[in-house]
Amino acid sequence: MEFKNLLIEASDGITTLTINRPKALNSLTGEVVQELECALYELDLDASVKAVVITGAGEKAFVAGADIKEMAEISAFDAHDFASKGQRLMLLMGKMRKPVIAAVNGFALGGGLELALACDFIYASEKAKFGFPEVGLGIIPGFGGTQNLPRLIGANRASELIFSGRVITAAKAHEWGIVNEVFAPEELLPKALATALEIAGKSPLGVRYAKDALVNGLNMTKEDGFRYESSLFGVLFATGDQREGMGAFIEKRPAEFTGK
Ligand code: DAK
Repeated sequence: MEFKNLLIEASDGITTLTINRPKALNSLTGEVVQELECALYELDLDASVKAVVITGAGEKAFVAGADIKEMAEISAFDAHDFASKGQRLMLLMGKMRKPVIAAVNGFALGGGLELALACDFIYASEKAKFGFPEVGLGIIPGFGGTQNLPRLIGANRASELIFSGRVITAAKAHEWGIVNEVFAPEELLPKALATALEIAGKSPLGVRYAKDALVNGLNMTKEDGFRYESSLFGVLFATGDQREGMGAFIEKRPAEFTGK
């Protein structure tokens, strides 16, 4: 599929998806959301792709939220359509069998922060800024922000950020646990790619099932989560990756995983 708003680069099993509308600070139109969903769906099915990095084009923004100019004009029907596309995208990112890393290079506001939160973890540039401006627009976060942020950093800090509409620095987002690490702007993408490459060297089935256990376990009681983890753990003993990983350790050689 041809994408009008995405740049896609692949190397060494890692695909970088760059949202490419820098003049509008990479804000999300319905078309961008749809393209992201199609691209991620294809990448999930492609066994040669081991991890995905999402970033924004230009110096200023990762994604400055939903496109307010488009959103201001839409009908209730189109708003419903936009919501279902967005929510499908966020759910897909959780269901994907490979990790998705957000490399936040600038503003991650509203829907842009929600997109980053739907990734498995976030790296940020020192210039990145995070916030939920929705209440200042007469709306609330609608792509899972009110659900994902409190699960990540607790209800008290999430409430402060969402109710105030305040924009915080990368350093504060790091202190609060939204961001794993903060880098100089020129180091952000290389560091995200290096981590993606490290993950790509591990068993694809191990990584896939670990993500499955983590993402799904968050919505379970601890006991159900433990039960879910043990069934995935058991299934891995029916795979070549488990035999290869343990065999390679015993034979003192690097493992060559096939993801089967
Ligand atoms: N939408 C459309 N255009 C945007 C934009 C946005 N979100 N953000 C920036 N732009 C455009 C600006 O209009 C400007 O365009 P021109 O005037 O040059 O044509 C260009 O990008 C550069 O922006 P600025 O000139 O404003 O740049 P500054 O450095 O002065 O300011 C800023 C940067 C990020 C502080 C500022 O642009 C800003 O406040 N942007 C808006 C941030 C924001 O409020 N984002 C939207 C949050 S609401 C839904 C689910 C989710 C959502 C909606 C629905 N459903 C379930 C239905 C999500 C909602 C949101 O994300």
